[in-house]
Amino acid sequence: MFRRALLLAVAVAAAALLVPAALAARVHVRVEGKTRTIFGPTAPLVEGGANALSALDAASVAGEFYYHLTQASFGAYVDQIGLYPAGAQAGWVFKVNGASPPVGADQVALKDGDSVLWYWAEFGPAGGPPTLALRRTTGSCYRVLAQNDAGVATPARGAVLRVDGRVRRTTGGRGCVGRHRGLVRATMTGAVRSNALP
Ligand code: B12
Repeated sequence: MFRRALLLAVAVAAAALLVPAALAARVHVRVEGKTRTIFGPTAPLVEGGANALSALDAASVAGEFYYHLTQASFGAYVDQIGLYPAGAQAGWVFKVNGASPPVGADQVALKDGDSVLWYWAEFGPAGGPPTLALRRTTGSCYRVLAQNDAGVATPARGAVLRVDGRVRRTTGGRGCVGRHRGLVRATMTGAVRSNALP
């Protein structure tokens, strides 16, 4: 009996040691504000993203930006990031790997390599804005995808590519920018700006 209890105690202690390591996921984080990027245009890896809320917290420490958490009737709610507080039908929402989870950020467990995007969004009858994802195809050519809340990606028709102060139109969400030095990004009216790529 004593031996069994001892084995159990050892197993519990070992599990306690393992849990923090398992929870400390390294995840990509980007925070897109109302008018500009607040954190991580290239979505850098951040340590400590056990869930989508702690990923925001870890990014806020790495990027020294403000956010505010409040306790709403049914859970933790981020009611401000940076300068702008939520209000009416606008505020801060998040996606994990391109899709918008239907629960609070502290309820969404993350694993190594996941991508978390927090962004400012205004909701209308048609829902929230699509988010843009930029992919490099060949050379200095890129593809821009628009992702809806379900994470479904379609070509971002009407998106433009921006680099070094230049703007290039895309056709069917595809375009080339030629030689460039800075990071390339995509924007589109009514959509959340994309990640940045070399
Ligand atoms: C408006 C709204 C929003 C607005 C809030 C703007 C604002 N003024 O703050 C915006 C668009 C920002 C929003 C965001 C989100 N929302 Co919302 N939202 C609503 C909606 C349509 C109405 C809420 C409301 O105004 N109630 C009336 C007021 C008087 O009551 P209240 O308790 O004070 O309302 C506040 C809280 O509800 C809070 N809030 C809004 N969304 C969420 C989500 C969570 C998880 C929490 C804890 C609090 C919270 O903001 C309200 C206004 O201050 C409800 C659906 C519904 N019909 O209830 C969904 C709803 C509450 N949201 C939901 C979700 C999932 C989210 C997001 C997590 C989505 C995401 N993936 O990012 C985010 C929250 C992330 C974060 N910031 O922490 C779910 C919650 C489900 C659940 N059981 O957890 C709901 C029920 C919609 C649904 N059916 O899926 N939301």
